[in-house]
Amino acid sequence: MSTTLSPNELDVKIDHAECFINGEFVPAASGKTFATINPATEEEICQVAEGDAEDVDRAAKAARTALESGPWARMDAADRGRLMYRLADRIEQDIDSLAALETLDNGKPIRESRGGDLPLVVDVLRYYAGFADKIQGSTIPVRGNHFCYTRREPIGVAGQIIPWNFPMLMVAWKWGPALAAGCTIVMKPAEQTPLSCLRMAQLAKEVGFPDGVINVVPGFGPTAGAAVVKHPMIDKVAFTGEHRTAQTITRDSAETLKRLTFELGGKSPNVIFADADLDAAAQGTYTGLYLNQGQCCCAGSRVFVEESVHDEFLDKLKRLTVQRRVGNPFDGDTEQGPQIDQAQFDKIMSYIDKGKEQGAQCVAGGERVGDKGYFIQPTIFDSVQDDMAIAKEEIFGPVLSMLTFNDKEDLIRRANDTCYGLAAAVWTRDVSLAHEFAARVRAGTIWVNTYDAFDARAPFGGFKMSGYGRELGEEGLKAYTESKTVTMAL
Ligand code: TXE
Repeated sequence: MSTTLSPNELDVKIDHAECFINGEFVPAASGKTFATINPATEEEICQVAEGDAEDVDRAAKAARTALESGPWARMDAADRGRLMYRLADRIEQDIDSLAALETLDNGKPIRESRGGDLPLVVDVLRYYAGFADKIQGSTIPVRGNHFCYTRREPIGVAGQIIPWNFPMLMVAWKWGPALAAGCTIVMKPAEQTPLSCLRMAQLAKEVGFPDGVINVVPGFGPTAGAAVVKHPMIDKVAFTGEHRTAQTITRDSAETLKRLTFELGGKSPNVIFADADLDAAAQGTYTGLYLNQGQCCCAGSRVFVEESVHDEFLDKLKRLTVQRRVGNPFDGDTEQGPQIDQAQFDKIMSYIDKGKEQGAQCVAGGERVGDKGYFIQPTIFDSVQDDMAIAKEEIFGPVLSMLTFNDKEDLIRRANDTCYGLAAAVWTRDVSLAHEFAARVRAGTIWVNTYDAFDARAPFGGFKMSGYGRELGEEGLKAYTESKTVTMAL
């Protein structure tokens, strides 16, 4: 199928909205489809194949065959890497149209999809492409007259279930290490944003990935997602999403004892000490919360500011926040687009209501923008207390909670007083304090005098209910390999 839509001045071409199985775009076995919605207009973009267990079964069999007996299985590791470089080059060539497709389906401003997400996608794929022929075992000096070595083999067929907040970037985070390690893939993109993943599959086919190496089954979580989790031919599940979904996945995968990696939510503390560069801290806090409409797992949603600089800091933060341009994501000046869907919009508005009811002070925003599309004003709550819902629960929207502190020990205790542990940031000129904070706060990533500093080479993942396992970096690659020990009598 092929549809051309005109969201404002840009034409976005949609070539495929079917399942991608064994190198072909095919309808769902059931023939069912579902609508993917443009969150800026609430209008349907197109119908997408609604895959479920039967399609996942076909995809898993194709992936298994490709893993065990296809050209992929016999390909030199260096050539695997070359294919990945070709995919990265192809994405770079198409960067404008891919960014437009992402903005259409997700609602993120074009300046972010074009200037942020897509360049990161290319970088992640190139980083892992270089790893394909550098995955090595070791020789081990065991007792006796034996030669012992380890091999790092692909973990097998990787089931990958991703969310809607960074659709293409999540594809790159998942495909990069899996392909470098020699795995094959069954991916279930989020039902809100299946289109860019399907375009990536098309590009992978064009650059020469063998049939069955990459399979994409769009559909819903409890059907297509659960089928991936339960399928006996799938060896591992890498999941990004809500911690409650991860709990369901853990139960559903018990039967087949899948290897699991989880990247889940957060309620990250962002701490401003009085000696910090307050302009930089305000800018970093602003980005750390509002980036991607606040729909970031690592959003700095608990902002702790030392009481003596509270007024000055809030003033700076407010000035940035009220100037934020919310609107048509295809407008190059827009900084904030719509939330992803009605459910997320309702969830965020209900947290804004709860914040007001529980006595926090709404000092910026707090309302919907316009009456069409899921737009919400960037919102700041001041005088937030630790036990309020907006200080404890993940809102996943443009809602910032400001809390104050006076004492370092108390601050560290409060920063850690959460079930999550994904990220944390500290703003200070005191180097010892920064390192102490980094050592004592229980989170997978600590930023000092910066926020959202991501790099393909640096591992990312959570403590506690924010998940387990790491993505990116060499650690991310290891999660797609199994170690095998070989011992030979001499
Ligand atoms: O997440 P889900 P949702 C958080 C954020 C957000 C909340 C709900 O707080 O408000 O989660 O978002 C698939 N078996 N994050 O409902 O349901 C689903 O189809 C297998 C944080 O979108 O976890 C989608 O592909 N798969 C997060 C993916 O899981 C299942 C990003 C994520 O959806 C499934 C997104 C099942 N039983 C939301 N049920 C982050 N860490 O960045 C659903 N899915």
